[in-house]
Amino acid sequence: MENLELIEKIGYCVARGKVNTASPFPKDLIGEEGTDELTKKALDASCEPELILKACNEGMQIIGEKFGRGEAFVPELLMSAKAMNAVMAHLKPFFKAGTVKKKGKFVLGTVAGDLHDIGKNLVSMIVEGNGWEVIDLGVDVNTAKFIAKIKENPGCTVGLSALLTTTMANMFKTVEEIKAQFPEIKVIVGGAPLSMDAAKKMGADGYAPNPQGAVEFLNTTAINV
Ligand code: B1M
Repeated sequence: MENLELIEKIGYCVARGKVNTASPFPKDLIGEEGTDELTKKALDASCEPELILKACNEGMQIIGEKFGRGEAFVPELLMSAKAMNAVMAHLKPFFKAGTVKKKGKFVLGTVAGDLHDIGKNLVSMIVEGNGWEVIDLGVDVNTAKFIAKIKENPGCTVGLSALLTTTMANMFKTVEEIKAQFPEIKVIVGGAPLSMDAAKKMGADGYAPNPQGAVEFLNTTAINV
């Protein structure tokens, strides 16, 4: 298989939720290779990790749109997430090849009520690969947990991720509370429903549409560089 074809197939398998050869899902792809084997092949053939990631994001977009139209359901979303995580396991070493001395601490989490973590995990990997120590609090992180971690890590920068318009409201509350208790702490927000406008309204210091934007924010704005 040509490199381009391999990359396209990985994106297709993300959209279809095909994880590996052993996976019985989806039925029409039983016995075929999934994201696990294809990503390994692609990396062995020197495909660019960034191009593989781009194809995966496109795959996620496809399944997301299908879900939006009522043509796919939560189990399918979960299988796509699993397929994407299999890719990320292979890509991790490429994005994590960072420096030894850390530039500072980045406390990161998906806000309360929100279980989406693929984008947040990518931000974590890429920020870490760019020399920051990431303290990843996971998903469904309430304000009290963020506050407790900030107390343990004075001078850290905080990153909040949200994928649902409903949980963006929780983000507002979390940013407000962080800023009330620690006005000097810099807060950056991200995730599909966010924008610079929303970030400003909630009193955050920055917004990034992608992991690279978060790195730029940290390198230029964080107080502990
Ligand atoms: Co959900 N889901 N989901 N889902 N899901 C969306 C987000 C949705 C847009 C699908 C749709 O309707 N078309 C929709 C939200 C609608 C809205 O509110 N506007 C939706 C819904 C409705 C739901 C449920 C409510 C469905 C239900 O149960 N009825 C439910 C909610 C559960 C909950 O959180 N409480 C739900 C559940 C799930 C799964 C668990 C099945 C699964 C998540 C699995 C997981 O994450 N482990 C899932 C998935 C996979 C999706 C889609 C298909 C893909 C999300 C994704 O991983 N994208 C999504 C549709 C879509 O996005 N097209 C959808 C790939 C990822 C790399 O991109 O996360 O955007 P993203 O991250 C990007 C940037 O946003 C940015 O960088 C990342 C890399 O470029 N970024 C940051 C993210 N965080 C950042 C932080 C930063 C900076 C940048 O700084 C701090």
